[in-house]
Amino acid sequence: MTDLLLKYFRTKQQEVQTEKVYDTQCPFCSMQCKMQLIEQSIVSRKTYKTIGKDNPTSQGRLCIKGMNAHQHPFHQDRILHPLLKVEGEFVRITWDEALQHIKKQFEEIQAVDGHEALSIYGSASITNEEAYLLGKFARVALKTPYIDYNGRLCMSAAATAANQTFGLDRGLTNSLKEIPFTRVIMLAGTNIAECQPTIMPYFEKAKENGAYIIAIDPRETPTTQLADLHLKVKPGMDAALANGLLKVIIDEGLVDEAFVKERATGFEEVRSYVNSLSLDEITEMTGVPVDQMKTAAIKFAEEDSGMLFTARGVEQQIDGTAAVRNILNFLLATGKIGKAYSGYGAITGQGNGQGAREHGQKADQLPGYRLIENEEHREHVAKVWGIDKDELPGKGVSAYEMFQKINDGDITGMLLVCSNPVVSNPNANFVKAALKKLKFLVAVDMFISETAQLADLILPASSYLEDEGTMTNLEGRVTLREASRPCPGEAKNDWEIICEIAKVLGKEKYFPFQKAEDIFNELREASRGGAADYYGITYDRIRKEQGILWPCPDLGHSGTDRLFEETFAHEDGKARMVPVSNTSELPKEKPSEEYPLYLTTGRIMSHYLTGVQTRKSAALAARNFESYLEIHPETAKKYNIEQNTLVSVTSRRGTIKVRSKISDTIRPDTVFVPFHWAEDQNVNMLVGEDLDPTCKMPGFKVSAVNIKPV
Ligand SMILES: Nc1nc2c(c(=O)[nH]1)N[C@H]1C(S)=C(S)[C@@H](COP(=O)(O)OP(=O)(O)OC[C@H]3O[C@@H](n4cnc5c(=O)[nH]c(N)nc54)[C@H](O)[C@@H]3O)O[C@H]1N2
Ligand SMILES: Nc1nc2c(c(=O)[nH]1)N[C@H]1C(S)=C(S)[C@@H](COP(=O)(O)OP(=O)(O)OC[C@H]3O[C@@H](n4cnc5c(=O)[nH]c(N)nc54)[C@H](O)[C@@H]3O)O[C@H]1N2
Ligand code: SF4
Ligand SMILES: [Mo]
Repeated sequence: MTDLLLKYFRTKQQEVQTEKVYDTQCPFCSMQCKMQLIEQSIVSRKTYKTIGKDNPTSQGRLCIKGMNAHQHPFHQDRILHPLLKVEGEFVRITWDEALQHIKKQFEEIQAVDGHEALSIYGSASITNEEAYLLGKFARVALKTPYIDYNGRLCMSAAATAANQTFGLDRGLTNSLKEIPFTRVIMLAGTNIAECQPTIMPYFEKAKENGAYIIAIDPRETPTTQLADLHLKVKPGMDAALANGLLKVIIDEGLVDEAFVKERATGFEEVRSYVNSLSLDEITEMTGVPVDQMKTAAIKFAEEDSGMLFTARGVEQQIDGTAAVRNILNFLLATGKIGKAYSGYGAITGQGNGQGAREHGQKADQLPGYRLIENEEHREHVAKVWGIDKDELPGKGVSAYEMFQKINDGDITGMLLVCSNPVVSNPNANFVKAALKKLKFLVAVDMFISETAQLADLILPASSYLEDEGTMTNLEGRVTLREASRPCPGEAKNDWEIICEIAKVLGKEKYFPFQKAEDIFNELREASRGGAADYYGITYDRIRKEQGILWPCPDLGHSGTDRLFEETFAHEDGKARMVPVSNTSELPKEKPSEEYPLYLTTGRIMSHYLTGVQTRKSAALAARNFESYLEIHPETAKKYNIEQNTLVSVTSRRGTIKVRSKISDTIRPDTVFVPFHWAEDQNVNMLVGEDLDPTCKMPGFKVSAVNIKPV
């Protein structure tokens, strides 16, 4: 062989051997599994794979979405430079032009329509640093009250109910490591097996250790299959079902009387209301037989320890707050909170569903769970931000209500960061029409989502591989997502984009940040002394201690694994119980002659939210490439629907077309459609605009529909 050839082969061999490893965290759910991207260069072609990395929460596991997470950031559709819409087409422009354009449009809108005409729509898939910065940007740079985020559609009912009941909202009151040792578990409207798959071993261990598991869901799912008892509740009837459970333990003398007396207020009112109810009536309303209610309630109350979990099945209702409160009434009546192996968990949804609801992205909130209408709270945050507290605007409106304000002409400009509201909001046709009325919409995204398609300007965002920052997982554990890959093309981190817009608007002195850690250090101060106190948490500590559960008020504090051991967070230290009516706040839309079936919506294992990311992943898209209608065989027969055929599903608001999936796992009066698809499979065209009056959660889980074969 000639020297030249030898050299060639040696170089090739070296190339083959090149392997780079990048630490990061999964971009999807609240488990925030630690992972590594392995980049192998084979000759000049790069290949990627993702593997799990050990950590206290997911213990090295990954689910199918995590293993394929790298497929979307490397997808050819990734936006790599700013795009301006010119005569209906997106054209490439420079960052400088994009920023000047934003300055011109924002200033013009504020001059003509007022400060409050600009709005921000944020996300719980961004880091704590970015969520914090977006809240500050709205109030300090734009001086607008109108900021809210996609978490409103997600965690708001659970958050409000926990605040009202306990005085504090942290998703899980206990860390996951307690689950294997609890004696009884109730899973209400949560499909952990498909939605937080790497949590499952905690529950499987509990079962191995003899725990009894009760699931409440209108459908059989991989989660209900784990359960010893499945209460197949009618959609939207969880509040009434909880009254049934309360009634059983009151009748059976199983209430923890000492606990409700010492640690709670309001139990006597609950008792006297529940005494007026009949179990047969509750069976009629909920579809759950009396004997099943009895088994579930007695089992839960009798055991020494128990844990109760809710998720969107119970919460995404127009009486979601009340439903969760009543479930918490039941938990409190059994005394199973604030001690070992006993507690509550609202299973958080998005990657940073916990942290992003703590630091000021919500219309009524400032960092650290401070309230924008509380003078002391305003003063604390204004001081950290270097402004006068009177300069801080007041409270804005919820996510969906912003679209109503756009429709009414009160809001004329929007900065949208990391969300796809055309597919994720209820009454999707209205939302789309409203967005088209905006004078100026800027979307910050990795892709041209269905909503970005409507934007005047799209700014290219970074992915989880490129954007370092903290993410607070479902345990309330503040974790540090390392992310060391350079941004592709001209993409930038969301926090950099916010700082650059602030700069062209002349507000750079409030946004001097050079790296995510600088923002975190300001967030620590802003949250200091608040309910979600991060002051004692630093990047160094997170690295050394593998995450810290808040509250963590000082550098010597080790974080809080279990909440409410001595007292609840209300001023008097007690939890609040209130009677929740069986009848007054029922879902407004009930099946009728014209729309005879309940429609409920939710998720499947292989896709994530509006699907913008997972539909780009070949491996995940191959598992489910289109939406479907889960329908009971009896119902299918009644409507002449055959397996695997197209069905039109119509509500008072619109029609979609999806393929039938006949299965006796669902209630005969209910159909289910996942919400991961867009266009004529966008199920939110069917969902109504009524909101929970307290937390403004839409009723994603109950609509009335009719169906027919296409
Ligand atoms: N694979 C996957 N995982 C995800 C996500 C995803 O899109 N895909 N999204 C993440 C996010 S943001 C979230 S919020 C979580 C959501 O996690 P979950 O809340 O667990 O998911 P859903 O499928 O919305 O709803 C859960 C269950 O509620 C049931 N349900 C429907 N109506 C009712 C009702 O009236 N009462 C009761 N008791 N149950 C009902 C549904 O049948 C469903 O099985 O998942 C996170 N993880
Ligand atoms: N019918 C029905 N509707 C629902 C629900 C339901 O159960 N049923 N669930 C609701 C719930 S719980 C949720 S959480 C919402 C979610 O609703 P959305 O927030 O609208 O959903 P996503 O698909 O996560 O949209 C995220 C967008 O941001 C982009 N993106 C991803 N990462 C980044 C990033 O780091 N930076 C930026 N700038 N962009 C990024 C993605 O490409 C995508 O376009 O949907 C709600 N809608
Ligand atoms: S989707 Fe959730 S459970 Fe699956 S790997 Fe990602 S963070 Fe973990
Ligand atoms: Mo969510």
